[in-house]
Amino acid sequence: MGKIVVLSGAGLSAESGLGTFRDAGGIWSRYDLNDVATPEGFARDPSQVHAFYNARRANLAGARPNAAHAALARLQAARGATLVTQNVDTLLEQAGANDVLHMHGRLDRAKCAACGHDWDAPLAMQAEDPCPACAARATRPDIVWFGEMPKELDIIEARIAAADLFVAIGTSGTVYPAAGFVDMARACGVATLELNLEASGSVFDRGIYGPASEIVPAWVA
Ligand code: BJW
Repeated sequence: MGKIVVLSGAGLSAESGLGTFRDAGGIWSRYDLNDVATPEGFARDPSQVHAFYNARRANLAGARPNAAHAALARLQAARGATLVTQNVDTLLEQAGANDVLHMHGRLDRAKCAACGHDWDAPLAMQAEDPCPACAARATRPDIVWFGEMPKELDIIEARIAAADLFVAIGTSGTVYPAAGFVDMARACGVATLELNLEASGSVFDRGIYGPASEIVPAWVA
């Protein structure tokens, strides 16, 4: 298979009990993303945004990696695969993966909106918590919201361009720039594979469909 880059989305963690965003009953059917996942929403009502992420953090504390996370950790150890995730959970790390590229940030990290310093997040945060570096009271989750620049893009794009296989797992392919990675891979002559509950509609060379906890271990084996 050569060099592999795996991009994961919320479907990877669905069977661990963390909700997806756009499936029926998903997170965006219960919350307005403009309120909880934009810098403007945070400026309007920081306590509403913190309540949303504090609840997500508490949910994550009770979640465990599933067989798909474990299979990807094995793939990384055995084949040196690059693991890129849009997920803000840490279930890949809990399954034993290292160097996961969290392009949309991490729930377990806090960031100062004044100076940019980041640190380990407590289970419950509020904007008034002082920054350990500059003491400003502008604490926010270290999450990439709509309109903000995703993290690690240079390294992700370089790894995709140099890959032999690009695999997208459990993502609807609606949020850019991640949604464009498959087109970038195809333009670079990289083979592409989708593993998802059902076809996302993006163009891949090949697809395998079913629950991640079944199809990912079967593909990795
Ligand atoms: C299963 C399963 C099971 C279920 N087994 N599978 C054009 C170009 C560039 C940007 C834009 C553009 N047009 C608009 C934009 C801006 C915007 C954007 O993309 N908007 C779209 C809605 C159109 N993008 C941005 O603002 C991004 N920043 C940006 O673009 O900066 C400028 C820039 C420009 C050009 C180049 C580079 C940069 C930032 C996006 C930030 C996204 N943030 C969120 C929320 C924060 C994190 C959090 O709170 O958790 O991230 S939104 C939300 O969606 C979250 C996710 O990471 C992201 C993707 O969702 P995902 O993972 O795909 O989940 P779902 O629910 O959509 O899909 C689940 C899938 O799983 C489904 O397919 C199911 O079938 C499947 N599934 N159960 C296997 N058991």
